[in-house]
Amino acid sequence: MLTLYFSPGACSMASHIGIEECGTAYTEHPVLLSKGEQKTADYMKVNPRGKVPALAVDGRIITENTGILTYLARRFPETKLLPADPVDEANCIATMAWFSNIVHPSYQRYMRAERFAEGDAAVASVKDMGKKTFWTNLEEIDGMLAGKQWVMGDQFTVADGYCLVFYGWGLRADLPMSTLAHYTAFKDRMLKRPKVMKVLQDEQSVLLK
Ligand SMILES: N[C@@H](CCC(=O)N[C@@H](CS)C(=O)NCC(=O)O)C(=O)O
Repeated sequence: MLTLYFSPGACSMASHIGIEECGTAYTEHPVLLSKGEQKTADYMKVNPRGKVPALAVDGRIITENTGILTYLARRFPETKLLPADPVDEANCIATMAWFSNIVHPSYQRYMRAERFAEGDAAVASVKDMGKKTFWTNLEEIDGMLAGKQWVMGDQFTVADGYCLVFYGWGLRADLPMSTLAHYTAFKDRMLKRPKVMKVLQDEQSVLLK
């Protein structure tokens, strides 16, 4: 029995797309960040860090998109959501780690600057630098996708849903996403996948506007 805890529009969309692409039965458990539900006593029992996503597997919890997506791909090997070659597999996981450790925090400094500095001037500076760094990371993703169908080349993997999250966040930050030609073509390919579309509709994603 699988239960996915997620919040619409959050980074948990990566795991949401991953689990849909596995084609397995699962229970959706929304945890609305806009209502602070990630800090309720009930959810803190699921993930004491108060973050989404979390995946319950027969009552055992996995957190972090990279952990959840690696687990799903290995549990459902027939879906081929991780490369078979060990070096390619490691690079796919490394790309997800980069998304989690570098790309996500750059957006977080823009969106939640008050968590990283004190005083109006310092907060404004962190916010400004966060937006610039996030854009630099989006440009790097655009370069990564040049000449490729998917993040790992011809094979669709669990890294692709994760990659899509930041395109939506770029739109939210009013960044000129359409100037990133490779990333935009990738986003359009993602929108043609019925399971991705189901998740975007479910989450009422900014990517559909
Ligand atoms: N590295 C983590 C990041 C998890 C994370 O920061 N999730 C955000 C949503 S994008 C969250 O739950 N924030 C709630 C909060 O900080 O209160 C992952 O990839 O799962």
